[in-house]
Amino acid sequence: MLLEAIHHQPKSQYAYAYDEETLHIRVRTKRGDMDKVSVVWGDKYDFQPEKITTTEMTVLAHDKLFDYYQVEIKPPFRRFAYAFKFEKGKKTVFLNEVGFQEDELSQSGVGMLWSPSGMFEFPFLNAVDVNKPPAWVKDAVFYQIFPERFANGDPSLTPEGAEEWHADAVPTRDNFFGGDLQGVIDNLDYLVDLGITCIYFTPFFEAYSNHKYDTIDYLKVDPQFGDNETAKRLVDEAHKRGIKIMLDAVFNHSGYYWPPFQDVLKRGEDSRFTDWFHLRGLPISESPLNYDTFGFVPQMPKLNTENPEVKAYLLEVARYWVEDIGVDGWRLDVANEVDHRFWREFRDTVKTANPEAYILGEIWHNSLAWLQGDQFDAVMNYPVTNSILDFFVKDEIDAESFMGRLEQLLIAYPLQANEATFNLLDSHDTPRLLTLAEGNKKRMKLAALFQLTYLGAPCIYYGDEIGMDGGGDPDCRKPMVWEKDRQDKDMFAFYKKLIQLRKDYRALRDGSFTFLKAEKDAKYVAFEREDDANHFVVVMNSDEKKTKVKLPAEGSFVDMLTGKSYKASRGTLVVEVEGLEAVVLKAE
Ligand code: ARE
Repeated sequence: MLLEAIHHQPKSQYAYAYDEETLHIRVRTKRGDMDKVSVVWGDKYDFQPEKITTTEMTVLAHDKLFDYYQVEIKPPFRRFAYAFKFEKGKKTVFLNEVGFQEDELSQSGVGMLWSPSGMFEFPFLNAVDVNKPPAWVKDAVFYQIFPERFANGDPSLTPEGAEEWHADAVPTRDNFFGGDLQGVIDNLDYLVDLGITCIYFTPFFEAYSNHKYDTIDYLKVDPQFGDNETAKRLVDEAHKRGIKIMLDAVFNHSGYYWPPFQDVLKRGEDSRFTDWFHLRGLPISESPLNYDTFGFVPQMPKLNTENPEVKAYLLEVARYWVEDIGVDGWRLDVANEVDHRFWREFRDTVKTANPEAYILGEIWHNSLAWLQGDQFDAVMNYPVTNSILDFFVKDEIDAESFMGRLEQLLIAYPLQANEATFNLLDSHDTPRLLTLAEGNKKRMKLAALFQLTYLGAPCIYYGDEIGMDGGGDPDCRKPMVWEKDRQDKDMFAFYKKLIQLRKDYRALRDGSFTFLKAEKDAKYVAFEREDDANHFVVVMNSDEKKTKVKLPAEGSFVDMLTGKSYKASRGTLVVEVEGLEAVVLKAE
C-alpha cells in the first residue's frame, strides 16, 4: 500500500453535497493499489460503535497514476463524521483527520483513536450552499453566435463602409459586415432545424469594436445590431421555439468610450469616477499605461468591482437583461480576474431575477474556486476541449492519456458542475475545428461525435455545422456562409443527426459514462453510457487504419449511425471500425 499516494480533503471536490440530501465522498489512491476502499461513518453527535456504518466505495475514475474512489451517502441527519478504510491482502489501514491509523479496528468496530473529534467531518448539509445548476442545461445544445457575423436582417443598420457579405469574405481586426439581431430572428428556424436549444451571444451591447468587448453602454443594444426592443423580440421569438438565450457579461473591464472612463480622461482628479477604475496615476496615460486593463489593451480599462457604485451599476445590468428582457443566462468574460465577492452578489442578483438562469464562467484553467455553489454554475470547459482536440484532431496523445485527462477533470469538480459544463471545440477566440483538423472532415466529425455523446452541454460555434473554416482571431470570425452551394450539407446532416440522437436518448446526455477501452499507445477508445432505459456502447477509431475491438458485452446492438446490427457471442462483442470512424451502438 502506498500511503503517500492517498489524498482526501474535507469540504472540497473530495467531499461535497450533490443535492439537498446526498453527499459525495471521494478519495485518491495509487492506481490498482487497493483491494477494497470504504468509508466508515456515523453521526457526529451520536458516534457510538454499534451505530457506525461501513460503506464500500467504487472507482469513479482513474488516470495513469491514481484511482479515484467515490461513494454516495445520505446521512439521516444531514451531517456526518467519517474516516476511510483501505484493505489490501491482509493489511488494513484507516485514515481519519489525525492521520493514518494502522492498528486494526477492535471487535466493536471502534478503536482507541476513533473518537468523533479525530474524524473528518461534513458538519451540516445546508440546502442553500448546494451547487445546483439549472436542470435544463443538461439537456441543452448550445450554438454560439458572434452577432456581427451571423446574418444581416436589417440593412438599414449596416455600418458605413461595411464589406460585402459572401462566402470568401475576409474578416480583419476592424472591418464590419453588418450582422444584426434581426438576422438572428430571421434564422431561428434554421437553428430549430439543426436542433439548437440555447444561443450564446458574444456581446451585443453598444461598443466601439466589431467584437463589442469594449462596452460603451451596458444597458443598450448596439445600434448596429438593433435596439432593446429587437432584443426583447429576439428573446420572445426564441422562447416560442424552445430556444433559450445567454448573453456575455463583460464586467472585468469597460470600453475606453464608456462615459465614466471618458469623464476620468477629461476631468482627471476632479472626476467623480476615479475610483471606478484601477488607476496608477493621473492624468491617464496610455503609454506608458498607468491604469489596469484587460491584458495590456488600453481600450479596456479594468473596472473596480469593489467600488459600491460600480457594483450596484453592474448588478443592475445583470438584473435588467434577465428580468426585464428575459434572457436565460450569463457567460462571464474573463471571469477569473474579477473578485469573488462581486460574483457572489452577482449570483444572488441573477438567481433572484430567475432561479433557472445559467451562470457560466469563462475560465480556461482549473475553476474549482468558483464552483462551490456560491458563484458559477459551471465553466467553459477548455481543458476538455484540448483533450478532445489532442486525441481526435491532432493525434498527439494516446487513448490512455486521453482517458486520464478526462477523468482527472471529472474528479476536479463536484459532479453537478461537470454535468452542467459547457463543452466547446472552438470559439471566436480559437481557430475553427475544421482548420485545427487541417481540413480533415473525418477528424472533425470524430471530435464532434465525442462532444455530442459526452456529459455536459455541447456548444457548436456558428458555421461549423456547414463546414466553415478559419484560423485564429480574427479569421475564425468570417461571416456565416448562407450560399447553399457553399454549405457542406453532409456536415449539417451529421450534426443534425447526432443532436437528435442526444435528444432522443437521455443516456447520451445524462447517463453514467464509463471508459471500456483506453489503452496505452492505442488510437481508439470505447466507452459506455447508460441510464435506466438505455445502454450505449460507443467505439471511436482515431487511427487512419481500420481497427478491430473486442469488448465484454452480452446481447445484440444496433449502430445508430448506419443501422447495422451486432451480436455479442460468449460474453464478447467484436466491433470493426473503419479508419477515422465511429459506431454508436445501442443495446437492443
Ligand atoms: C485583439 C486581437 C488580439 C490582440 C489583442 C490585443 O484580436 O490578437 O492580441 O486585441 O490588441 C476581445 C476580442 C479580441 C481582442 C481582445 C482585446 O474578442 O479579438 O483581441 O478583446 O482587445 C485569456 C483570458 C480570456 C480571454 C482570452 C482572449 O483569460 O478571458 O484571453 N477571452 C475573453 C473573450 C475574448 C475577448 C476578451 C476576453 C476581452 O472571450 O473574445 O477579447 O474582453 C490561454 C490562457 C487563457 C487565455 C487563452 C486565450 O489558454 O491560459 O487565460 O485567455 O490562452 O488567449
